[in-house]
Amino acid sequence: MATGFVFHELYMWHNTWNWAQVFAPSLTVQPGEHAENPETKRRFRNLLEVSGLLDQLVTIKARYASEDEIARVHTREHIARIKAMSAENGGDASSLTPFGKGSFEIAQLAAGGTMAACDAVIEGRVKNAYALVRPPGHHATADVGMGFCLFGNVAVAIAHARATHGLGRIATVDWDVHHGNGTQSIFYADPTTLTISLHQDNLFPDASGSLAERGEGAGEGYNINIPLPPGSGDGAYLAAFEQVVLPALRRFKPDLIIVPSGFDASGVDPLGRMMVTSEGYRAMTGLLMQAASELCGGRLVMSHEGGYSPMYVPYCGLAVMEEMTGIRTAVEDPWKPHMAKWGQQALQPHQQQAIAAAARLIEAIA
Ligand code: 3YP
Ligand code: ZN
Repeated sequence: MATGFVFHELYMWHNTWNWAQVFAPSLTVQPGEHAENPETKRRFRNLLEVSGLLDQLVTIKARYASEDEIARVHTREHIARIKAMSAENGGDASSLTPFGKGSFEIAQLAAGGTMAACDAVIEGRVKNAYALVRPPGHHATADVGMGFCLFGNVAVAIAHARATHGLGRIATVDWDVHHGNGTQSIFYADPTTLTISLHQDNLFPDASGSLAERGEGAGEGYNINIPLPPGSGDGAYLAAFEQVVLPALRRFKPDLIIVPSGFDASGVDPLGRMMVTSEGYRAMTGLLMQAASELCGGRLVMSHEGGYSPMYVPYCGLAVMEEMTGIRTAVEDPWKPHMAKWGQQALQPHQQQAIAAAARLIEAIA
């Protein structure tokens, strides 16, 4: 069976305005493009095309999530606020999350594209799927957008999978370099959704993503944060997978695994200070596919989040898609020899310490 792929030209038309005005609102920084702009995502899709891999994928048509579908995880007030601003000249979903006219509809399409990817996997039309969407989603909480996110694409898709396909347990493994606070908060009291986030410790949002955030009420134990020190590379991430993510998934036994997939933990990302390479992303994908085939018939869906290096995101994305399809293209990651010279990829003691602390959390999963 093939791998599904969701993309829509309108994702590229989500306007995030001028980064200088948003991030440093003074006349000290030259105006320039917002970090979350179409370029990295368009280049990812373009590399899929020129590598030939795109021809091997099954195109899944994106659709618009309805307001009712979004309201499964967001407040009506939040939806109405974004919709009203979008109908005028745009606005800011809270802070640092500017958007232009029409972004409400594009955000509906991003959530709906992630839903469509889940439908295709759950219905068995494809073995797994990647939704290359904008705007991203993992920071949006029930009542506010933030960190470039308007609606929680993955959260909306999880609620949809449960409501329409009757799936029970769903796990998310968020490898974006920033904490997946939105997904965490939406399912914080829900023991049927295991939310796991690997992220750079203390990066974004402020004071978010510690080990102490474990879920609440019936959901206690079903949120696992794995904050990693800056400088963590393939060795640390794979150790975190072996020691925390995979054992947690095996205990939880999900019916579906969804990855909020950001490539901003890469060694050259402007918004993170991690060291992951395309081979690291390939290996993490392989481990999740293994877990998915062991636990849930291989059902694995990814929905795009961050990743801001126009030169590197495409190669990380291609590696993930090669692993998901089982097809190797002739494309070599041109950064590989350069990044190899930097070293520092092996697991280091302070990283292992952080991973061991997170590993203690998995016992709470029943
Ligand atoms: C939001 C404001 C500063 C950092 C930025 C993070 C966006 C992101 O990639 N989240 O996953
Ligand atoms: Zn991010």
